[in-house]
Amino acid sequence: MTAQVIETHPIEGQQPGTSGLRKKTRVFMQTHFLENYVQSIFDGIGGVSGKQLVIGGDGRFFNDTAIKIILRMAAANSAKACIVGQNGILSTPAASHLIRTRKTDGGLILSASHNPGGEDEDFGLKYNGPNGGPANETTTDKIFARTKSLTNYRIWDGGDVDLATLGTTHIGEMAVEVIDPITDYADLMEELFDFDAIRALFASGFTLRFDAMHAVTGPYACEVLQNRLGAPVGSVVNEIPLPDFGGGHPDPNPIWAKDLMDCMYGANAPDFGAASDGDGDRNMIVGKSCYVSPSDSLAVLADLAHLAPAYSTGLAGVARSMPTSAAADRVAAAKGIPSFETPTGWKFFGNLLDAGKVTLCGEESAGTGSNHVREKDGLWAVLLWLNILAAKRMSVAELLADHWQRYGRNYYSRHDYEAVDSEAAHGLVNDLRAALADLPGQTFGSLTIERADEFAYNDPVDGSHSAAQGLRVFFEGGARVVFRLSGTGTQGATLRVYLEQLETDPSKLDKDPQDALADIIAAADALAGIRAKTGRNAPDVIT
Ligand code: VG1
Ligand code: CO
Repeated sequence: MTAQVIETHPIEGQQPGTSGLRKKTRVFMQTHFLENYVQSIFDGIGGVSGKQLVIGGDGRFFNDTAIKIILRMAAANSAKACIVGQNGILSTPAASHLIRTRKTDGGLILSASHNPGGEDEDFGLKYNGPNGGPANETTTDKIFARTKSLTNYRIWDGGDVDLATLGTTHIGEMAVEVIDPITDYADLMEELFDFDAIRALFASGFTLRFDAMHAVTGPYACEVLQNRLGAPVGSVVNEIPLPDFGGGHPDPNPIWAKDLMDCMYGANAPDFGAASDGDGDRNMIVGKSCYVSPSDSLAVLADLAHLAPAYSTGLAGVARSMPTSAAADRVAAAKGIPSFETPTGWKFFGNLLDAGKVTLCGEESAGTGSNHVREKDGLWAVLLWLNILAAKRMSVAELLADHWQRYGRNYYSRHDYEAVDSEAAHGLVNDLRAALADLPGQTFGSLTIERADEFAYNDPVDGSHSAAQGLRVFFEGGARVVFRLSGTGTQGATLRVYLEQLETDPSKLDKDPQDALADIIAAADALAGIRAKTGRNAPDVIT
């Protein structure tokens, strides 16, 4: 058995998006496709000779096959060791934690996150650096550049590893250590939060339903919530990870987690509901008849995180992605701590976290996290909520109402138009970009545009510049609409329209967001021509 050098040729379209490379699974399964991309990652990060890597994924179809190929390639590229989750499983936050605790040179995470899984669905792969966070744009640019010049890749001939058995084996000189993917992560959660208080909350009769959506978080949630915190068995549902997520769409929002929503809005609803996504980095929080928007969740957590031991001395700062509502900024301002606005995608939070400028980060897409790892973390967010509820002994609805009374409410919604004709979607964005300069002063119904621009980001830590991160239109009185094309889809283009309006009148905090935002929704269509240009009458998904 030896390292083979296999001739190949560059494959088009291997450009990483918001979170690694995502394609249809069958595309990843095409001859050389995965191998080319893996070799490009290795070359793009300066080779893996003598290095240690963490490897794991969310268990979707092709996960284990791909991991075995990656291991053979790492061995042929002279890596020193690979640490792999048992059966190829590692949630994204657990992988981030492992990279950090084991001080490896980074890791490869196999996931298409919230995208459905299966032979005819989606697959994905991303590289995280030694800090445990998604590679920055400089690195992903190098990886992409390499995909365009690659002429061969290296792979070990033979070297099949048993991923089910814990312990260390070898492929050639390279050690392959198969580890229990749960324990280290569960231990970390126990360090961060007041498990005694949460245990007492459950012991007092507080009820929970955690929907793992047949994705990777099931085993983690069973261990932490049921085994360690005493929530009754059965509190975690859909807890067995399946290669096709049971045919579902592992996106924790009211549309795709409808079962949970029905339960939480029905008779005899539990006190607290939560769901997570394919790779375990996102969360949905819902109380009895009370959905918490991710932007509000970030704001509540920023306000009350000090109730958990890990954050008892307060937060250094808070960061949110640009399309996320400004609710967290209002908390930061009140507390006198800095707030940062970054482009969409967790890779932009890494520098701020590493530099100690922020403690908490979040996105409107249901990603929330802190400096405990360098990824967003679904179960962590659930535990912080539980820790806060255990300390406050209020319901989710009471907590949210109290928050809005104190800070005002940033009414918020995201409208997604999925699998739109790519040319039409890019046309819409290009037309709007060209019109931005003329928008100020224009009126749409009762709304007047104050300013409009295309968001660009200058990283305050390394000075890097990221252009073209979404079109923003601000109205007089504090309303805002943002237009952006998704960077995680695999079919056509997905247009995301983010809508926001601040309300501080205490008597107007209980509206349905779609009603509260009706004028902005109409203005968004009028100024971008959404219906006319996409041919769609309504969004596919409203969150
Ligand atoms: C989406 C979300 C973004 C998130 C990204 C990866 O990106 O909007 O907030 O960071 O997914 O999350 P896009 O480009 O489709 O809008 V995950 O949980 O898919 O790794
Ligand atoms: Co995810």
